[in-house]
Amino acid sequence: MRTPDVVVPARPRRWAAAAGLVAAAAFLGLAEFGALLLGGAGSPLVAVGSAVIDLAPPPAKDLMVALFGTGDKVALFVLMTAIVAVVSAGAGILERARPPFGALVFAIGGVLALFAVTTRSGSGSLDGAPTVLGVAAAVIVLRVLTGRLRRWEAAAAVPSAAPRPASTERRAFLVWGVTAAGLAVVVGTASRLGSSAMQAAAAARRAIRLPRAAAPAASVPAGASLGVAGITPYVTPNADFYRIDTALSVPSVDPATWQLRIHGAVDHEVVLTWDQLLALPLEEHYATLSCVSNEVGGDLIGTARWLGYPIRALLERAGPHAGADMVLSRSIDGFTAGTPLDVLQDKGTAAILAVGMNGEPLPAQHGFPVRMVVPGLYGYVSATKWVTELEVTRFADAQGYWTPRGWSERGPVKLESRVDTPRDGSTVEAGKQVAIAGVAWQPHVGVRGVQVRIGNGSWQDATLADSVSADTWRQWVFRWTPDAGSHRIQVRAISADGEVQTSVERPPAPNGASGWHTVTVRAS
Ligand SMILES: Nc1nc2c(c(=O)[nH]1)N[C@H]1C(S)=C(S)[C@@H](COP(=O)(O)O)O[C@H]1N2
Ligand SMILES: [Mo]
Repeated sequence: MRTPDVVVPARPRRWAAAAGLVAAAAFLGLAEFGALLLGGAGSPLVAVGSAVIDLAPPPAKDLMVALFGTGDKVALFVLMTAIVAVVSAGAGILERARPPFGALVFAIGGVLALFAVTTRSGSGSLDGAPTVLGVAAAVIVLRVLTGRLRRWEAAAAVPSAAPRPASTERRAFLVWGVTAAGLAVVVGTASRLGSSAMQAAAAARRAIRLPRAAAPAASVPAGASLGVAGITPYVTPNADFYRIDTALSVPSVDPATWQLRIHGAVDHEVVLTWDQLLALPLEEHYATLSCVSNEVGGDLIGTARWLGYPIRALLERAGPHAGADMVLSRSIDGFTAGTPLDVLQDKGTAAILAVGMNGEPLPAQHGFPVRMVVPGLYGYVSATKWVTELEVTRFADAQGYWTPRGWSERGPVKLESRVDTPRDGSTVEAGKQVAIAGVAWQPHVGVRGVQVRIGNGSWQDATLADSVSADTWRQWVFRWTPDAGSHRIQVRAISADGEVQTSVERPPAPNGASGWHTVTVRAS
């Protein structure tokens, strides 16, 4: 038999203080998780620490350094933790005695943290989100736990009036408290470690000086750009380059520990480190990369100057076995792409293991430190980011990530064209010349013509910009003077092989959208 004193909360204020501490842990845990999703940005822990360092009067700083030496930052965190612990314990006690004032203490703390986060130099527009998430978690945990504590106290005080015995209420309080605390600590710690790793990778990226290309790309001729307002630029700036991947949080890969392993059906396994890769004679190529999910008229496509080493040469070292017909590339996060071996071995295809994008190391979200780029194939079968493995195999034996999910095993890019300007649904001036312009592409094949049709008129040749390489898109323009009224504009491309872009409309799945991009404008 249990004695009543076991189930009476001996010192309820202590339990309330503990609830406050768990709420604080929930705040930090969830805020750190939010910061991880933002790529390591917006951590209130880091922001408040930095704000304290910035705001501390010099004598206080000197004292910290004098007392703790180079351990001053650790000491600061210990001090901050102690303050947070005391305040949150107090908030717990307050919440039990006078709800919702304890929760209000957390809200006020959250506003202060929010101020620290959003006023940090270089803070982004979403940086406050982790703090808001953290405060919400803290308030919920505090309210739930103090509610549980109150039920426990009530059940112990007047057992006859309680729906459940005090021992049950006590267990419920403890289970909730321990679960919340455990989750907060695990999620928070894992997230903080993840964010630190991301920031370490970002620092490593900033420190990198890429070597010059042994074979640089010729500079883009002025004639590659038509200079029409509203047309897509020939080279897509890194910040505007579309991003598509399955990574919930961007993988952070330290180049110092990065390796590429070429294995499978090969004579010799090859392992390549970052330093070894950079020491090779690198080549530069302009190439247009597009996503199989791009709709007709969509913007999941971009062109960059890629710096890297031909995959062909690495495969030569490994010596693929006869009968192999596919290379399954694997990313550090498990994503895979199945690329035809013959495409990667072809001398005329600039399939590269890329380290640079438009003169910079690859941005983290575009695959830092190393990715693949294969002109002519959609990204899902060729452009593995954060690549760490090339397995030589057969289509009969292995599948890339998207193949069992309803996408074709092979993904050559379809001949396509797009009207960039005027925009669909826009109004132009009647009787005044308008530049209809856009881009057309079939990477690796090239584009030799573009035609435009107004309404049900005949197809008329557009003027093409200079071609830089068959691997990239080409700008085009068609000058037209509209009559008043509504007009349908359509575009189609003609490839260097003489193929005329099909009118057959297909959705992106399973192997790329097709059809003529059509926009309607009103002239008045
Ligand atoms: N590791 C990894 N690499 C990946 C993907 C991915 O999900 N994970 N997606 C692929 C797809 S579908 C495309 S279209 C391109 C997009 O590259 P980008 O984000 O640099 O534009 O990356 C490819 N490489
Ligand atoms: Mo894609």
